[in-house]
Amino acid sequence: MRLLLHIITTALSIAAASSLAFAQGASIQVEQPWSRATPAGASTGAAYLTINNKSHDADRLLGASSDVADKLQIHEMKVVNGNMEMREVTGGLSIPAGGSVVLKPGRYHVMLIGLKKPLKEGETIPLTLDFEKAGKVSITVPIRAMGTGHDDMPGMGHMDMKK
Ligand SMILES: [Cu+2]
Repeated sequence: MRLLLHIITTALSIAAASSLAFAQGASIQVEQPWSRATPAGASTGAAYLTINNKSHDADRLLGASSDVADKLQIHEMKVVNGNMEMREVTGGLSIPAGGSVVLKPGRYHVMLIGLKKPLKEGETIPLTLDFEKAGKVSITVPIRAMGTGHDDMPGMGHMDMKK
C-alpha cells in the first residue's frame, strides 16, 4: 500500500512538473520564420515571422539577438505623407492575449543591423526573441532567395531611418 501510494505521488508530481513546463513553453509560438538573401556588401537584412500568443495575458516582443549581426531591432514600416518610412518600435511590439502578430514585408520586421557576412539562400539564421513575459524564445530562420516578398525594400539603403 505504501509502495502504491509512493508510485501515485511520484506520478502526480511528474505530471504536474511536465504540464507546467508545457504551459510555459507553449505560451508563445513562433511560426513561419524566414529571411531573404542579401547582396554582397549589404550591411542590413530583415527577418519575418508570425507570433502566436496562446496565453491569457498580453505579451511584448522587446527585442532580438543573433550571432549574424551586430544589433537587432524591431522595426515598423508605414506610409507617411506618401513615403515609406521605417522606424524602430519603441517599448516593444505588443502581442495580444490569444492573438497573433505577423511580421512581414511592408509592415513589421526584425532588422538585422551590421551583418557580419551576407545572408545566403539555403542557409539559416539562429535568432533569439526576447519577450517580456515568455522570456527568450530561440528559433531558426531559413534564408530564402533574394527578391522573395518583393513589396518592400531591397537592402533598405534608400530609406530614411526615422527616430
Ligand atoms: Cu528595418
